Amino acid sequence: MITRKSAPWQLPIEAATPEHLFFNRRKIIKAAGVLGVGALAGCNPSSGEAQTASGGAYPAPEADLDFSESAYTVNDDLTSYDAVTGYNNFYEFGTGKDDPARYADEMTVTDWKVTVDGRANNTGEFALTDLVDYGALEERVYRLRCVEAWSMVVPWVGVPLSDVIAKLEPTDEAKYVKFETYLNPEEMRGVRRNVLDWPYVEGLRMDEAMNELAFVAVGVYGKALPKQNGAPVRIVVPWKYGFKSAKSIARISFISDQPRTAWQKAQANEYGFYSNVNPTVSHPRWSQASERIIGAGPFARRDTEMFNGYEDQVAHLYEGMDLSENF
Ligand SMILES: Nc1nc2c(c(=O)[nH]1)N[C@H]1C(S)=C(S)[C@@H](COP(=O)(O)O)O[C@H]1N2
Ligand SMILES: [Mo]
Repeated sequence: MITRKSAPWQLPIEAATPEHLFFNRRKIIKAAGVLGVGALAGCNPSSGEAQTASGGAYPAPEADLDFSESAYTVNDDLTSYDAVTGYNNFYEFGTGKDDPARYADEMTVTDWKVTVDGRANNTGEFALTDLVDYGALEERVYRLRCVEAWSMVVPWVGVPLSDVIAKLEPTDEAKYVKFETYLNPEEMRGVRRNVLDWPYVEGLRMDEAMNELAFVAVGVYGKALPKQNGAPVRIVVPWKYGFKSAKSIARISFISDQPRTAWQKAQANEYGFYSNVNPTVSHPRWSQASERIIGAGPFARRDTEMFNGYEDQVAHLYEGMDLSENF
């Protein structure tokens, strides 16, 4: 069932969510669960649904998990399932927001292996079920705030990143963890262009990775992660810009030196290693003070919050650092 550590800042969902929203939310999760069952049984409700279901190809959340008491939530409407799975950034499939939903189905996700290397006691090739405890999945509603100044509110399903890292036993020499996305030009039409230096690389400082908010998602809306959202396994780092949350992870490396990320290699003056959500530090080409709310109409905006609203949980990680230099 749901495993939860309690911290003073956590509110029960009933306290954090207006009642009408709470009940709508429960309905949404239930509906998602029912769809999940159909998907696993091999039924194919619509063509749009086809690639959102694992069809048994990779481990998926069980449909009857009750996530109503998740302690991790935000006090805002969920972004619709259609928007979460239809408006994406996954440049391996193209730079258009609808390219991932259109083309990610070409990615093979059966028999997924994650290579773990570097400064850790447990290295080698891991099956997903050896990395992620599918019996301990939990739901967390996190806002994903893209560097392009839009955001969405997503009910992710997964486990804390710290739980996965604990299994791998990094040594004291591991100061950073690097994540690499699966790469196959035959299946990923976007990588035939040099938009980024493939494979997609992201990384975190070890203490950031071990923070309780850092998450490994295997599902969304109570069912298996659609390919366009990074099936079968992705990272979610809610206090950082969306691009830090690397998708379809194929390699995890524990290293001593700060890795250069794909976005740093592309444009180091625009995308730093830290990429903490910060309304006071503009992107060189646009303000980060506010954001467009995806799925809420063309004019719906909100003010961007420091660390995406998680200041209490993560500000201590950056004490003494100049965040306009370490952007
Ligand atoms: N491998 C890979 N991971 C990626 C990206 C990408 O292009 N390739 N885009 C990032 C960006 S910019 C964002 S905003 C989020 C979007 O996640 P979503 O499509 O599930 O909302 O994924 C991130 N992870
Ligand atoms: Mo993004």
